[in-house]
Amino acid sequence: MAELMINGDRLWASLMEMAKIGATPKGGVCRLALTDLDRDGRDLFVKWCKEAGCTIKIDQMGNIFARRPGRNNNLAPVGTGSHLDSQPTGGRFDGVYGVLAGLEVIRSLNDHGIETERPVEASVWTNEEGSRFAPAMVASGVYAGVFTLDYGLSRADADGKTMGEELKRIGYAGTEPVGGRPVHAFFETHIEQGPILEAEGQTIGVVTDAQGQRWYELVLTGQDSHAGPTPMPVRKDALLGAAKVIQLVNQIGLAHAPLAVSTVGMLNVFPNSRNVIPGKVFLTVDFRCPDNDELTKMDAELKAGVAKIAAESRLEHDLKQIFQYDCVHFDESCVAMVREGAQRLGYVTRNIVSGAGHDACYMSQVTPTAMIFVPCIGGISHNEIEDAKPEWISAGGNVLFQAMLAKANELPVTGKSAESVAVA
Ligand code: HGY
Ligand code: MN
Ligand code: MN
Repeated sequence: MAELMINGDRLWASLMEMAKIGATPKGGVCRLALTDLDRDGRDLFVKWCKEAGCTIKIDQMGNIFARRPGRNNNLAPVGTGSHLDSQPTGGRFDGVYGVLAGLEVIRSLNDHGIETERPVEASVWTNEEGSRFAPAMVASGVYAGVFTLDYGLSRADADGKTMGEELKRIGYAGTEPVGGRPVHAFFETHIEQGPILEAEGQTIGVVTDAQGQRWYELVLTGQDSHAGPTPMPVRKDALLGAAKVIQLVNQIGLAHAPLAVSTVGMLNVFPNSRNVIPGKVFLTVDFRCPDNDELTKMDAELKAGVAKIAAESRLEHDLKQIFQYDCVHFDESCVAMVREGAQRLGYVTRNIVSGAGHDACYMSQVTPTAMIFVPCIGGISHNEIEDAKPEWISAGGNVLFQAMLAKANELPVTGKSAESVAVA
C-alpha cells in the first residue's frame, strides 16, 4: 500500500502565513505569550481548524484543543501539538511547526477520507517559552498536575500583569478543566534547535529522552553610590559581583562537560546609570544536563559559589530555584512507532536526546508520549534567522501522520477498565 502522505506544500504555506503574525525584520517572529500577536496566531489556528471540521475546546490555562471526531468518540483521543508563543527574537518554526503539523495531519485525514477509531486532537499550549512569563511550559505543567491552576494563572510578567488577566484580555480564558482527562498518546513534532541532525545528514530525530533543567533567579544587593568620590576598597558593587557569578556559571557548565550546559540569559542592573555604582543586580541561571546527578552537583556548586562571591564582595544575595524537572525518558512504544514509521518512509533516522524543553516533557507524565525532530539550518534557533528545508518539514509531518494514524486506530485493550470517557 502506498504510504499515506501529508500535503507538504500546504503545511509549508501555513507556516509562512502564520509567520506573518509578529514578523520581525530579520525573518523571524516576536509573538510573546498572551500578547495581541499571540491572540492573532491563536485566532488563525482556530479558524483553520474549524475549516477542517474540528470542534474547539479551550481550558482555563488557555490551552486549545482542536478535535476531529473518530468512529468511537467515547475513546480517549490521540493528541499532538506544541506552542505558538515565541521568544522575543524567535524563529518561524519553533513550536509553530508542531502546531501546524498537527493541523496538517487532520487536513490529510480529511483529504484521504479516513475515519479513525479514536478522536484526534491538535493542541496549542500556552506560554511554552517561559520568556514573558516564567517558568517555561507552565500550562502543560498545570495540565500534567505539576503546577496548580492558581500558580499558573498568577505567573506575572515584568510589568506585573498575570497570565490570568492576560488570558481574559485576549479572550482565551477557557472554561474547560486543565487536564484530568485520559489521552491515549501524545506526539510533538519540533525542529531540533541544535546542530546534530543537519551535520550528520539525518532527516528524522527519534527523540528517546529530554535533558533535565533547573532555572534560578539571583538578586545581588550592594550599595548604589557615586562613581567618582567612592574609594575602590569601600565599594559594594553588585555588578562586579554579578560578573563573578556569570564566570562561575560558565565554569560549572564546563566542569560538567561534555553533557551539561549553563547559561546566564537575563541581567538587569539597578539603577543602570553610567556614573552610579550599581547597588542591585537581577540575573537568571539556566542549567541543563541529561544526568540528574550532575544537575544536583551543579546546584550545590552554584549555591556555594554564589555565597562565597557575595561574602567577598560585601553583597547580600537571594538565590531562588524557580523551575526544575528531571530528565525525561519518552514512552518506548511510542518512540518505536516514530522510528518504524520513519524507516518505513525511507528517512535517514537516528536517536537523539532533546536539549530543549517541550510541552511533550510534561505530557509524558500523563500519557505515553514521543517526539519527532527534524533538522534546522545550522542548528540555530531562538534566533530570527531560524530556518529549515521544506523537505525536512514534510518528512516530520509524514512521520507524525504515520504515528498518529497507528495510535488513533488502536482499540482499547480488552479486559482493561472501561476506557470510555463521557463525551463532554
Ligand atoms: O527553554 C526551552 O528549552 C524551551 O524553548 N522553552
Ligand atoms: Mn519550542
Ligand atoms: Mn523555544
